[in-house]
Amino acid sequence: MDRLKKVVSFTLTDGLKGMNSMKMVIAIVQDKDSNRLSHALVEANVRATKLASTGGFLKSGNTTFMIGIEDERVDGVMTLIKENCQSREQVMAPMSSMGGNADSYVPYPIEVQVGGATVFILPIDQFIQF
Ligand code: 2BA
Ligand code: 2BA
Repeated sequence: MDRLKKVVSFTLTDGLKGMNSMKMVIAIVQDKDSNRLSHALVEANVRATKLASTGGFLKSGNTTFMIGIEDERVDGVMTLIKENCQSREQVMAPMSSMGGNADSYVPYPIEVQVGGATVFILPIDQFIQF
């Protein structure tokens, strides 16, 4: 029991040590780039979680990376994202109004520039691993 307490308190303290000195980087990238970015992050010893996501506009799949990282390593993570994610033109196919909402009816294909990555950087209150 004592040992368990010790392990738990060590983990908590260890996690709380990172308080105020970490950021959560949320990066939405194209599926085509997600494996390359994943490998680059692992190689750089950067921990991350990948979520399958859907773009609200194109309604097609993209990948959201959640990266909890120390402040001083944020720039390095930005460089990895920049180097591994590229901007591309994507054609949005014409949509039929049949079975769909008339508001979203687009009668002709349109080209959309999808960015290499959309990145949000948020402060982390606490980082705890149990
Ligand atoms: P989607 O929403 O599928 O958008 C794909 C691309 O379509 C966008 O590329 C943009 O060029 C264009 N687009 C989006 N909404 C538009 C609109 N209302 N009118 C005209 N064109 C529009 P990115 O800006 O590079 O965004 C790529 C993906 O990143 C987005 O996929 C979305 O999943 C995410 N994203 C971008 N900005 C965001 C934000 N402020 N908050 C949350 N997610 C965002
Ligand atoms: P944990 O550190 O307990 O992490 C479990 C999962 O939590 C991770 O899964 C990841 O999805 C998420 N995670 C952890 N720290 C994160 C952070 N700072 N930001 C965002 N998400 C985070 P996996 O990536 O599949 O890792 C599973 C286990 O493999 C990890 O357990 C760790 O023990 C080990 N591991 C991960 N990356 C490593 C690396 N670069 N070198 C050595 N061991 C690693």
